Amino acid sequence: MNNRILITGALGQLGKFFIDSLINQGNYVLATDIKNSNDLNCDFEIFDVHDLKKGDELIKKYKINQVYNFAAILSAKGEINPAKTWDLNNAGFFNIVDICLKNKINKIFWPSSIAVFGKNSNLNFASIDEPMCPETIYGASKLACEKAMYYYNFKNIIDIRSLRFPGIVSNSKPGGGTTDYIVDMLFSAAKKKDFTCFLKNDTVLPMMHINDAVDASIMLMSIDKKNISINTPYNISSFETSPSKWRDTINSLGYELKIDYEVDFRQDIADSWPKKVDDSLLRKDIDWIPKFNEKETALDILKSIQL
Ligand code: AKB
Repeated sequence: MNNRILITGALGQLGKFFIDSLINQGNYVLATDIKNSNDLNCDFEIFDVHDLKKGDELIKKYKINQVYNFAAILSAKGEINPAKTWDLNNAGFFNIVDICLKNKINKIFWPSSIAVFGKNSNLNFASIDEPMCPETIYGASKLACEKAMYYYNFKNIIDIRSLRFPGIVSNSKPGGGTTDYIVDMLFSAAKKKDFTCFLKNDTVLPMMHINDAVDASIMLMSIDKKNISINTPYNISSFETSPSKWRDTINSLGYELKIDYEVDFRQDIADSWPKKVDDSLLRKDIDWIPKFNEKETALDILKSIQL
């Protein structure tokens, strides 16, 4: 593909998987985050998305032509400091757009989330354009940026592509999300430790394997714009599960994971999110289907967890 890609928030749950896949497909990647890291397989620079001057310098220095903008505070952590979350998530979106426009970069990937939905949406099967009244500041910030994304695409100012990610399952511990249990439970199983879950046993949410999320995102970024039929993010998901179903899936692979429940404020967040989303338009527009179902996801990630 030979693009020169800058990734913000590269030390979060998504970064390293996107970096590896983008590099394997022939791209140059510059990873950035607010703290240092030597663990990544590519060039790295400290970059806070508030710093327009530094962003501009990096884009010029590394001759960047695409940005994957992952810097964000997630749903549960966001509730602790709403003003900071609103500021980082929205400033991050708008500053990256500004820096790209200034440098004539015309393509950005920016993930949205199932957090944009709310109890006024059809949570049993959320379509792309449900009524949306998110109940978290994270969801509100994602929805605000979705509206701005619509504006920029509709006016042909810049090409922003986006997926509403569900819970992502990987071997990298997430931080501050409502879907984090899905990964934490795998680590407990691998360590043969009991797990205390912060969501009720029957709380169903959509989920997907990180590789499916990465593949779909890169496919979306690669296809001709004429195939993209909407100016907003697409829904995406692979399977639906709950804490008790996920435990059963893990145990069907030979583990003996035991869980108990200490439900906290994240239950209210999960209750305002869809159990299932309609991602048929994405599947049609980019000709994508997930490679991993629930059991294959658990098996694959468990195999890759290094203790
Ligand atoms: C979270 O739980 O906050 C995220 C998300 C679904 O956006 N994983």
